[in-house]
Amino acid sequence: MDVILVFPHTGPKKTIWAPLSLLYLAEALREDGFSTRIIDTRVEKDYIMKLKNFSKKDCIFGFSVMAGHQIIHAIQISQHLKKLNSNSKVVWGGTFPTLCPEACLQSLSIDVVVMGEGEITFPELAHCIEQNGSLDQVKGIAYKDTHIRSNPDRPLIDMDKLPFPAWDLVDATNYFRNDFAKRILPVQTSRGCPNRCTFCYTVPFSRGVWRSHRAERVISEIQMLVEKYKIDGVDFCDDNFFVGPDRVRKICNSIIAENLNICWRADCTVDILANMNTEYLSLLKDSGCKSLFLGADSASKSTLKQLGKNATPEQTIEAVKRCAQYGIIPVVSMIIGFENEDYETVNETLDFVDELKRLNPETLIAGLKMITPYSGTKLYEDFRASGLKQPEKLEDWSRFVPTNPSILHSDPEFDRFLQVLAYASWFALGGSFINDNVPTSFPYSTAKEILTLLAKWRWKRRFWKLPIEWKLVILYDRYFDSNVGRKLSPNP
Ligand code: B12
Ligand code: SF4
Repeated sequence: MDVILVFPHTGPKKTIWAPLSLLYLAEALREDGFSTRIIDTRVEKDYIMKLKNFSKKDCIFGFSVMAGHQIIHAIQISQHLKKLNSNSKVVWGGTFPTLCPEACLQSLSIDVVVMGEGEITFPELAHCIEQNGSLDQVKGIAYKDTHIRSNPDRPLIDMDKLPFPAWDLVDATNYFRNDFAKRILPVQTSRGCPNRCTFCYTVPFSRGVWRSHRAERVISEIQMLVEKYKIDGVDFCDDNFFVGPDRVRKICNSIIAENLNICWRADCTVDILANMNTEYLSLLKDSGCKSLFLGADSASKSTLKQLGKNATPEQTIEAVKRCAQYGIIPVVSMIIGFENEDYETVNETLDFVDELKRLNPETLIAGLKMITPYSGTKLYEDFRASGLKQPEKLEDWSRFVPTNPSILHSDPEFDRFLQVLAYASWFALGGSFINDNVPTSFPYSTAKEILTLLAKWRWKRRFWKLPIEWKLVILYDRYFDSNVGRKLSPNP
């Protein structure tokens, strides 16, 4: 039976990130003897025709889905495929289905959800479907027969047993990012995080366990990408790259010793960065570290404590100062919209951000993100207890993103202000991120220039009234969702 892996649209963005989840899965399926293809709807203009052709025989379609736009597009294609051939099996996996399996399985077009890492579960599930076996034996899945069933979790994978992602199944040049280097591709070197931040998906997804590839294996993967695709930049897309400092040191030393000539970026916590010594920071810099993403999250000690963060605002300040000393660009992420938030606390966050920019003008702000209680997290349980309404339909989860207020405050005007801030902050302070996300062609380029100017002006004056431009952006975002599936005819 063929297994077709589908990557649905991620929204109106210019830069397309490699579908690493599917590359890992494709290699695992191939090793298990399955014929497999990757259909990335963001790059394959004729994906509807391709899917139609695959549907002529019974196959398994595997969708990778994260929160946001992707849910809408994944629903649209899943429904379409079921109409083309009701014997096809539709399987959803990824961060969103893992944390919300019941919501997914309420949709008639989704047969099975794979929860957590898919490299062992999916081939086993595919064999089971092919042989008409009983799904109750497959660990790590949820499915429906008379009602929704959830099987026991699968143990976490020993990452060093995983083969390299199947880059040969896609045209890697579609995924080069051009930011701190010209030809950047992602490499995942570890999964999970030992911390327990109340809002973070990784706590339920990886059960609080951090595991990694050995440094030698990381270096071989980078070497392969350098030789085959001539990359000059690596995006370490781990949850927390810096957990084992000895491993990080080994990776950095080998990048230098093997003359790999690459630049790189990774996520780092502010407490780890604030405590790095000069020798460690110099090694990061010498091995090509160009930028670090810092989940600073709040300017308030008590909010950080409530969020379960092992960090303080002072450490954020120390971290951006250290980045300035070593020429590393800090990309700082902040959260707004907490339950007890008011204009005053938001303004404190804005002042804190200005202070970070003053201390290190290279600092980029990866948006002021609205607190988003993803299902499965402690934050979600806390919010449910204090009255958060759970989305009723699967589609409604697509609005559960950091640009939408998920908790409504007593003053609707305040929620509108937060939403405008969540959008405008990217343009006012996001720098290269905006180039990454907005297409360079007319009229997007002109719209970007105007929005950036207005956002900077609003930020400087703290003037958030009459946000007509952001209302248009929000409408465009919604229009994208309805338009992306328009080509999928309801009666194929
Ligand atoms: C790169 C990235 C992006 C890229 C896009 C990724 C891409 N390929 O195009 C961009 C920048 C566009 C992006 C955007 C967003 N992202 Co993002 N992103 C990531 C990041 C950093 C890496 C993803 C990755 O490649 N991981 C590596 C692969 C191997 O892991 P994986 O995807 O989990 O896949 C494994 C399993 O999930 C499973 N699996 C996955 N797919 C499938 C499919 C099948 C069929 C099966 C069986 C199994 C399976 O098996 C895989 C191998 O084990 C993750 C954090 C992380 N470290 O994973 C966040 C993350 C996925 N993003 C997240 C979010 C919230 C967003 C946004 C909503 C943020 C926003 N500002 O709006 C948007 C949503 C975009 C949209 N959907 O419309 C959250 C998801 C939370 C959730 N509950 O879904 C994460 C976890 C970050 C976080 N810490 O909160 N993101
Ligand atoms: S430190 Fe970062 S990755 Fe780790 S649990 Fe907290 S938010 Fe998640």
